[in-house]
Amino acid sequence: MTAPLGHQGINARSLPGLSWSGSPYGMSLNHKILSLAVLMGLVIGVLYYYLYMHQPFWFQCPVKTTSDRPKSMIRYHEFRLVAPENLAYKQPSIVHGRSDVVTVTPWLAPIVWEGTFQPALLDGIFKPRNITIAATVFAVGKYIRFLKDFLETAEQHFFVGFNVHIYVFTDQQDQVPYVKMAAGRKLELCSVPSSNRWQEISARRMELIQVLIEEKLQNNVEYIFCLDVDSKFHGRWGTESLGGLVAVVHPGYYRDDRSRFPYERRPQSRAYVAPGEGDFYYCGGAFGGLLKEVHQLAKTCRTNFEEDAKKGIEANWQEESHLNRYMWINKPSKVLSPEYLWQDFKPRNPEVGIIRFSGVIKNYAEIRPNA
Ligand code: UD2
Repeated sequence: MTAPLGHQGINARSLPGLSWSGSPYGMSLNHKILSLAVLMGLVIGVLYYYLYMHQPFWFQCPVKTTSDRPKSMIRYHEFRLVAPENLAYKQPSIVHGRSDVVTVTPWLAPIVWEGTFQPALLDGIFKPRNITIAATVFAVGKYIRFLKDFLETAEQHFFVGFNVHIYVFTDQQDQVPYVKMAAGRKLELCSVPSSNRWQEISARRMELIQVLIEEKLQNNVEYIFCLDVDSKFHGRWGTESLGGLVAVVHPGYYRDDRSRFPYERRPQSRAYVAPGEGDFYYCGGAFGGLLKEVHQLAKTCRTNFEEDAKKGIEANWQEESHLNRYMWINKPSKVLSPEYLWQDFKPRNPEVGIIRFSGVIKNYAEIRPNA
């Protein structure tokens, strides 16, 4: 009697292809084990290659190329806070501290205000690392007149006791004032063409910062800050400001509702921030962080600025608008309070215990090349 279809005695032994003892391809058990091993080897090889190329965080390739090494050094710089032994400082508390200001963002980045950090402790952590901090400053056209005060006050307050390299971008190298700098600190001049549009001078900074990082700073510097020249330092600006991506909250808007922030509001622009979006309004006049992070920021803002230009759009506040868009998506890992960029024409608010850096009063009509 013929078994009904589907019940024809199907078992491993009756099907030649699944037989343990014989094979339709004439393979012995040993051959099959060998083929399986080769196949598994291939799969593991392909998987390893894929992981090597994509490097997810949990997969650390044991062999690093030379160009990978600085990255791991950078990670060390940011996350390992090794304090020197026997350093005496005031006992910290988690119940007493500043209560008049917010000191942490909703994404848990510190907001730096006077009274939230201990300078000696932070300097003690960073000093043994022998880090170098770069600063860029642009002094084009009549803005060269601000450079002397900027440089002199930086000597008194900006990362005092640390290696500092200041890069001055100017169209008038012969007008750069001589300022005596302490050991470990130096000034370098970079040529930039003049422009008859202030908007272009301000906005092109992103491109020049990107190129500076790529061509000069990669192996010499750990952190960078990009600052406006028409400003002076009045108080300490130091290691408390170091972080991955660092933004400064603009002094003009920090008490306002976000609907009043002067973000770029045209959806056609790559700097667009929609109504109801945006955390804070950040300054274009001061930002910084680890070299790699600032490079990414500068490159992105430059590309977006150029894409806008192709469509005939210039964002409301040039590179400041693009920076604000960038920081909305890429949250800064440290936020500096408006102590780090005040404006001289603005009376000091009570929560601002100290003004560290502030924009001077200037006559725009007189110093800018165009209205
Ligand atoms: C704000 C920002 C500035 C920038 C600008 C929008 C602050 C305190 N300032 O300031 O960073 O985002 O809006 O574009 O957040 N410069 C020259 N020569 C010139 C014109 C400008 O060197 O003829 C340089 C100089 O370094 C100056 C900077 O560009 O500090 C910004 O220009 P600004 O100070 O005229 O811009 P402002 O006051 O509108």
